[in-house]
Amino acid sequence: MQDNDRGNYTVPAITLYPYQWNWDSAFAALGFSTFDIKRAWVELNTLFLAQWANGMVPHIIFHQSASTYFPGPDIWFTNKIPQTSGISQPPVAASFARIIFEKDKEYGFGQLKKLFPKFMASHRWFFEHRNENGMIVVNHPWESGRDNAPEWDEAMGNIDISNVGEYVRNDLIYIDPHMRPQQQDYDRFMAIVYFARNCGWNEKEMADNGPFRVANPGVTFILLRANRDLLAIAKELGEDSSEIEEWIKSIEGGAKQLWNAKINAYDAINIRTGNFANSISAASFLCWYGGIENEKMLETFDRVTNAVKFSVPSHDPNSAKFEPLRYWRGPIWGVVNMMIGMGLSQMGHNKQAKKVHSDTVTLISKSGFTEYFDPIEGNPAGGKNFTWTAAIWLAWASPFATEFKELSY
Ligand code: 9WN
Repeated sequence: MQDNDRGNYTVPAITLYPYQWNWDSAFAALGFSTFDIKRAWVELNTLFLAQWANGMVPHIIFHQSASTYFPGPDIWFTNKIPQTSGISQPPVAASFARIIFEKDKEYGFGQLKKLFPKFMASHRWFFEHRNENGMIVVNHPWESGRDNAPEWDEAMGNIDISNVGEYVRNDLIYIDPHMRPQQQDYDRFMAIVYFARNCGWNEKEMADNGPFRVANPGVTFILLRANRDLLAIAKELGEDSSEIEEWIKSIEGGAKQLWNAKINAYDAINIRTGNFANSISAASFLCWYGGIENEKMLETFDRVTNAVKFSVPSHDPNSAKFEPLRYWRGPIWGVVNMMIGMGLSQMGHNKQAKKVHSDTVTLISKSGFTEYFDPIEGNPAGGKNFTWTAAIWLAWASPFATEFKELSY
């Protein structure tokens, strides 16, 4: 983490990801809070300095120029200072700010007071622009943080790529292509960026006519959790919480609609067609993190985790689409494990919580702070020396992470 620290923000990994990423930074803040509480708040403050006037917290902030990542600021062309991308990422910040605050309330009070209206504006933006009847949607797979998950396949298949043209992917220079999204995915990632750029990042146009709009368990449960934490923060600060309470009710209703009885799991829905993705991903298991109990999900969890040596695979190992090394189509991500593990233990599912925790410890001990892990062999995959893998080690996985508090809702 210290190698990746740029003073007031942290890059996810040198060379591969040379800018500030939204949810990576929130995990970094949590990691910093185990040894430098002030630095933790600096990380969150830098992230929210880039918040747009409409409340959106961008998914990448291009603080300095770097040639090793594509697509850079000239492609996004959002006209902001600092330069940013034009989409968001899963809103974990309020949840982690609450944990950091609990560690040092005296120092944290003023920090939280400053950030509270920014968290409110960000969550309000999700309600205004990423909400379909309480289900939270993404307008781009990158907004989910799980770029090439099979959940997006149907919606991605319907995207016109005739205007995409030539471009060079830098990720393939640094990482084995078998571990990265395929070219067909990248062409579609770019087609969505160009559509949004061409309409001047107009939210209404993107919601009504954008090429991609998919409701999904990942962002829905993460925002639900973040609202519960924001509610606790509002009470702590003596702020009005009525709007947050409405948001919670609304997403609880939305989450129910994501239940797909056919696969016994929470699932994504393509808003353009109304179809379920019929995909069980690690994000389906974030229901407990979101404060939602579901016994059937526990059965699915046991089945999925029994199918591989290490947990939690990002996609169902019994599915034909499972690929143990290809990014979000199979590998294990430490950050997702932390959220699943927190949710399981908060809901009292101790056996499952312990498994997620001990597998994460084994994986990191064996394979280091790698970007993600192969669920079959436990081997390292993707980039090396990753900030967020180190951060969850410090805050949750390591035997020294005893200060990690399990907060109630
Ligand atoms: C696009 C930085 C980010 C993570 C995402 C992960 C990956 C970027 C990419 O890296 O996405 O945002 O270029 O592959 O999918 O979750 O925030 O670590």
